[in-house]
Amino acid sequence: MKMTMRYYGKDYDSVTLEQLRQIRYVEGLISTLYYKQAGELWERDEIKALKKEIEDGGLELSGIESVNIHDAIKIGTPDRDMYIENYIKTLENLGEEGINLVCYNFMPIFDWTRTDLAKPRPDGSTVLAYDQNIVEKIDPNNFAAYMDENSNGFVMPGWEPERLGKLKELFEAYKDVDADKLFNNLVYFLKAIMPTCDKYGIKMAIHPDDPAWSVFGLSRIITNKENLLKMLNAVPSVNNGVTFCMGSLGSNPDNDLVDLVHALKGRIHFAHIRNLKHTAPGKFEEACHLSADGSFDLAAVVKALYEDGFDGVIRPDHGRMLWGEKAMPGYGLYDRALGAAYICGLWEMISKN
Ligand code: CS2
Ligand code: MN
Repeated sequence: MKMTMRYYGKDYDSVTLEQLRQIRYVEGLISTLYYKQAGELWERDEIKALKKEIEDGGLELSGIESVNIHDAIKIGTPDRDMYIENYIKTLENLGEEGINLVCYNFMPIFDWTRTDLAKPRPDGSTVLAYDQNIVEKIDPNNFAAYMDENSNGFVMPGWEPERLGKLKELFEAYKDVDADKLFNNLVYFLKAIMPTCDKYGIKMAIHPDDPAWSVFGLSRIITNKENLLKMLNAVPSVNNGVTFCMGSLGSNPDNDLVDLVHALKGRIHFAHIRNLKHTAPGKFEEACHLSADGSFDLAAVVKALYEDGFDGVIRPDHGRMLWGEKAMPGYGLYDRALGAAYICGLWEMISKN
């Protein structure tokens, strides 16, 4: 495996390349052109510049999270082919620059959803939390503004104000997009891009829906073993793969994470390792990576990846906010660095036994 950290680029991240490099456990970074809107073409020069920024900082660009998918592709409107064309050109440009891992998600309108971005814990740290009861009471039209106000002044991944300014129209456009339609639109997209992925050896790694169930009446389809296998089987190229985000999949306690790792063997190209604590049905809060702090057995998950010969990219996912740090919720330096060290420790121990 290759340990990495997510980095948003010098204009967006509070964490610097110098800090990331000194974590030492980390070999490369996962980044993106954060200023790009979904559907926009990524020019080769722009990709080159991102690569150079990271390489000048002494690290490598190990993959992209995310190249976001335009709503036209998810909804299946006639203009989707134009956006797919752009996506293909972006993949070609990435391929030409030697980038061979792309994470993306297929969630309608909202990316990952939380109801509290800074829930205090008894030790004074804060975490992201989710409560289905609160979501049911919120007007989704106000939800984007809520996230914006609570994000420490950072634009959060998947919550770009430009797009979310048009929520009413978006909800209208998704009105008839049920789970089957959304799934068919995903397959249509994957079939169109796969020849390019195969040509360049680009591994596509779909990020599971977070939480792993439908929110605000919008369909969600990347939520469990059955759906993931259905999606992998529909487009059997090895480059059609998965981001194993244990926090997202594990939001539903019915998902057995170790079983899932084995079921997805060979198709997991990217792993997001984190922990969370279930406190009631539909209610959870994120936790420290340490198994004892949450509901997941991280050692068992890392061991399952090891046993299956996982040699993809791995990163700690959301961390707590610690030691007075002001950063994008979930993406501070300190707790993610602790997470990287913990995961590397587990990996070394498992590999030596
Ligand atoms: C991430 C997602 O911060 C997060 O929760 O895991 O925003 C993820 O990057 C996207 O869903 C992938 O497209
Ligand atoms: Mn994730």
